[in-house]
Amino acid sequence: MKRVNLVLGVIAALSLVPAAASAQTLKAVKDRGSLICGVSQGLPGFSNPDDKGNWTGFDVDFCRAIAAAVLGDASKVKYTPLSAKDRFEPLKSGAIDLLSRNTTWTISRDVAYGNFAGVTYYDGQGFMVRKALKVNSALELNGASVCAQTGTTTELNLADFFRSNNMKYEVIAFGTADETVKAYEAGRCDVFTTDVSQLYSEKLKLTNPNDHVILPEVISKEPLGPLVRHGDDQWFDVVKWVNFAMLNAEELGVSSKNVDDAMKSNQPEIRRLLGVEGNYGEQLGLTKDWVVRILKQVGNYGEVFDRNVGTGSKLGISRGLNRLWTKGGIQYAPPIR
Ligand SMILES: N[C@@H](CCC(=O)N[C@@H](CS)C(=O)NCC(=O)O)C(=O)O
Repeated sequence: MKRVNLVLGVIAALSLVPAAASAQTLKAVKDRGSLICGVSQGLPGFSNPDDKGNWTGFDVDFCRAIAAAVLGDASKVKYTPLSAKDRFEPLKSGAIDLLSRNTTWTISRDVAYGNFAGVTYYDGQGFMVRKALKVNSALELNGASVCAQTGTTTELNLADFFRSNNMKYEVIAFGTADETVKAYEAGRCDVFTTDVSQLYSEKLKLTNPNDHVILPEVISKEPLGPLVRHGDDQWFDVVKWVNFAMLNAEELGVSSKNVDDAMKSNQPEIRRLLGVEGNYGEQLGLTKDWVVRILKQVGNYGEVFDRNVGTGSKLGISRGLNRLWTKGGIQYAPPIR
């Protein structure tokens, strides 16, 4: 009898272990008073520290939006810079709460590393070459040497593209973005390849950006989005709905500039978004005004896009696929109701 009880007790204890270890991220973040966000090691426009260690960028703003929603303060974020190769393990081990680092949603990553909470940026892989090379299309790259970063979908797509077009290439791979771009600049390879948004970003690091051109071909789908641990549905919901709320705010015309006025709106969708009606924030484990805080401190999706990577920024990328569905793009968020 005793033995049976002991066995049952051990089974019960073991079955509690994974739940306790992997759930409760929301509570852990609130108790700690800060969000630990995994970002890149330095990708201007996406996540980049200045000389004083202040981080800015599109992916950084997503971390800030989560902190505004959960903690009421967008500045309560600790950034953990991670290389492409080493980005997933800290999420699994619990060292970070969230990975917000230009990471492509693929089936193998979804199965092995966590849940993608949405697509914050629809991207695709491209190529950059020196203008002096006089190449106008990626199909003219037979025999080229190509610089890329290890641990990325980039390496895999590169192999697919050259194989499917019966072209030869040599890949020279590096562990960091800086090493990759330096090698390209030093002439160690003819071509630099990564997601197009990152080509725009890395181009800014070159001594003479105008000597280089991004070729027209986009060879893959790179849906980039934030990743959370498996087994914590509450946290998954929070992260998912922060993204959706920022998109819905743009769609409804609510921004950092007019949020106070918008709270007086009689439009039901705006009232629900801003917590004037309903208790959607509470249902997520937050407070009623969760979206108001995101908008005041960070802005809606369009404001974040424009400021960091859009035509008003140094990168100057057009919205393209990332336009709202109401404006000819594919950004579409489920409704708050
Ligand atoms: N989206 C692709 C590529 C992501 C990636 O890491 N790209 C490099 C190329 S620029 C990068 O961001 N490096 C910045 C860093 O290592 O900090 C993926 O998820 O594998």
